[in-house]
Amino acid sequence: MTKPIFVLNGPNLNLLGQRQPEIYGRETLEDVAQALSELSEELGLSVRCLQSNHEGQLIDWIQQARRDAAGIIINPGAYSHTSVAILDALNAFDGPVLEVHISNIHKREAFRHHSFVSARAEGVIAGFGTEGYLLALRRMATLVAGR
Ligand code: CA2
Repeated sequence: MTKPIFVLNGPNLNLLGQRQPEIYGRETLEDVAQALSELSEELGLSVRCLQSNHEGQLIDWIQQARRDAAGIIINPGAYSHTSVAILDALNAFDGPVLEVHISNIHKREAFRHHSFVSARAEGVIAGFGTEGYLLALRRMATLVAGR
């Protein structure tokens, strides 16, 4: 059995589907996790979906992924724009990393245009709504198969 893909979500993404549907849509994070789980079976993968509002917890999971995950899909939320510590943790992970943003961060405020994590990610998806997670998982299947 191959190792799971860790799908990590950062601060406030637990509120998905509850507020600001015009930006983030109506699906909850649980809906996303369910859809990812179904797609992962189709792709012959498995996923472990995790969310935290705490930077250190996200870093602990990224470090755990060094041993336990085949790849990481991450939406670091606002930490994308601030966290060198998350970038450092991802740099210590050897597998593929894909970054997802539900909204198009380049169409929003200037402070969202730069992500520290993008320097490490094999690819970045932004502005595809929650469908972006599923697209990232399809791409992850290709990347993992190529290793
Ligand atoms: O577009 C994305 O996925 C973001 O990573 C979401 C972050 C934001 O800080 C990034 O710039 C772009 C914010 C997540 C907040 O999520 C909420 C969802 C529903 C209601 C309130 C917040």
